[in-house]
Amino acid sequence: MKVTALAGGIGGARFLQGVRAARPDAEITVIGNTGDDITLHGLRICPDLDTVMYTLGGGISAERGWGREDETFVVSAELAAYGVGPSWFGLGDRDLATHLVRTQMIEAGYPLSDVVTALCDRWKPGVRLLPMSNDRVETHVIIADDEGRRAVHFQEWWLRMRAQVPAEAILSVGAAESKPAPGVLDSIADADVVLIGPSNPVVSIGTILSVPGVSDALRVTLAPVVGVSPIIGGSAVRGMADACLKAIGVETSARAVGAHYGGRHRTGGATSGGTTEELGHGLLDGWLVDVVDAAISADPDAIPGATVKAVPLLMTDLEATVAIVEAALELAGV
Ligand code: FO1
Repeated sequence: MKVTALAGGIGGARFLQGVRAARPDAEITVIGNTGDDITLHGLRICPDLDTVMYTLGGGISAERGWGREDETFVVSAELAAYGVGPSWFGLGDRDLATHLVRTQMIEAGYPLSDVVTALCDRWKPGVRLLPMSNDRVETHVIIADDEGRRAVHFQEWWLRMRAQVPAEAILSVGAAESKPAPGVLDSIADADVVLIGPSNPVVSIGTILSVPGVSDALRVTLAPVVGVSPIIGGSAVRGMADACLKAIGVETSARAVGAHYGGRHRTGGATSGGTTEELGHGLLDGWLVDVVDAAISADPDAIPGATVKAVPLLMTDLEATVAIVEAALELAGV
């Protein structure tokens, strides 16, 4: 079976552990978000790709959900001693080796997808990890505070500001000119099932969708497309997805996010009229919500064109995550 999954960072990686455990013999392709990427100290850092790679490869810090296990921050402290920041982005010593390898490969002319392949040769995540694009796409956030109205990198907004300064807009800088990385569109077209993981719908899944061609590929693939809500009972399970959803005018609810992704097989006039805001992106055959949001599954108009199913969605441990994946595959009819 060929499974293709769209994933961001920590939540997406945890979900992928369940996919791999539920279908150990499947060919799993992960389309990873690169909008979180940042250059610091001259090094290119790919947080979401590294989080998937470390989590599935056994190197992740279980405590943090990002970066390496048994990590030290000596270099980071030395940089701070020189007054060289930023202090808000924790750069671990072991993690630094990944950024050094990546940066020297990029500077040698290798595309990001080759870098991911080389790094995964070590970590052996058990999935084919693809960056959404080899082109530089970065999430920047428009804010207005006492320093005036300006754009800040997503990581600064997320880590230094803790997303507490309202985002006037969230931009995928470079997305319009970007192309899907090799294999991305084929992995959607050739899949037996496509899963949209419970990642941040704006800065992770939304960023992947911002690469021209990806949404269209999802709309036309013969594979069923099933998404898993990252919102339970009106609040984000982790991270600050609510701050991101507010920026795009989408309510923080399983229903609103599902409607934002949109049903694939809308019937009647809906397919002709209406904007994406009203009709969503037209991506979903199925949408998994948590049992606390079960009312959505009883409302046929919640996400026209998609079937909604309510199951427990908290990924409390691998067994719980496997159950979620099994429910998604069942909803997909595979
Ligand atoms: N997340 C944090 O909350 N604090 C950090 O200091 C931090 C550093 C960091 C370093 C490398 C890396 O791969 C990820 C890192 N993350 C950190 C996670 C990162 O900010 C993610 O992009 C977000 O958590 C959103 O997915």
